[in-house]
Amino acid sequence: MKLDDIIISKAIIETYTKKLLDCLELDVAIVGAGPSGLTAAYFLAKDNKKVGVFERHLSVGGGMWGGGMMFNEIVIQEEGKKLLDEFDVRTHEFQPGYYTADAIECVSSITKSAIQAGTRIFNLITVEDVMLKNERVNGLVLNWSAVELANLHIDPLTIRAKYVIEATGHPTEVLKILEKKAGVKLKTPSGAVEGERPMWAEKGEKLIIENTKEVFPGVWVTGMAANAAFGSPRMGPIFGGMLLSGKVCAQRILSAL
Ligand code: 48F
Repeated sequence: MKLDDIIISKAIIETYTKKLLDCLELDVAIVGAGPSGLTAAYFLAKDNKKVGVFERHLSVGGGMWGGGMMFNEIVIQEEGKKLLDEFDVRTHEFQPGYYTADAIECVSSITKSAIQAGTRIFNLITVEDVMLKNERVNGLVLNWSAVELANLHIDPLTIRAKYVIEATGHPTEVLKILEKKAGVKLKTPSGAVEGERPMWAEKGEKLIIENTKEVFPGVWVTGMAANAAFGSPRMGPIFGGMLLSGKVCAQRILSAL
């Protein structure tokens, strides 16, 4: 068969456009394709919810690829291991209660599970603003990351969602946008992002579950962003909390939906 270059282009443009058009109205829009955002996406999509993930970078996986200090292995505790089993990631018991997993196998398997459950992931797209009406967030404002990188003056496009998940990790970008542009009060003790505290794996991993909640009408927070929002410690390269927070976030949103 002879290959036609134009058909190849047409196939990409038409298929991508259809995918994006289908995500203009979502049940849940997730900002950030790190481990927590991807896990939340998987459990929401598995329950037949319409989910889109928007990721600034070319690659998904956020801070998971590099394990700890570029040693690309992660550590996971008993509760988190069950989730890696569900994602078909192999784990190795290092000492009782401590498992290791290949960081690259983790990212690729979680991503594959999320996509095959029905999640649409859009990489190279930055969330630069939120849609806020009547004191509730009901959508996201998107632009190509290349526009941000090149500092071009180009207007964004908008999508609507019943709920937004803030899964941007340490910088809590969505919450910072709300604080800066809307001047609203978050449901945190001070009404603002409290900021993450220094490393303490044990405490950070415990608190992340209770910090996974609706932090502003329409906005749920998961993963490292949850601990940063509520002033809890970071936990470094142990990833059970990230995955469990993503799962709990999905379950709590499913109840709310
Ligand atoms: O940082 P990230 O991996 O967040 P996470 O799911 O996991 C945290 C761990 O990786 C690690 C840790 C474990 O102890 O603390 O850091 O909470 O993934 C966040 C993703 O969000 C993307 C960013 O590129 C990354 O892939 N992101 C951040 N801001 C935006 C964004 C934005 N404005 N628009 C789109 N994507």
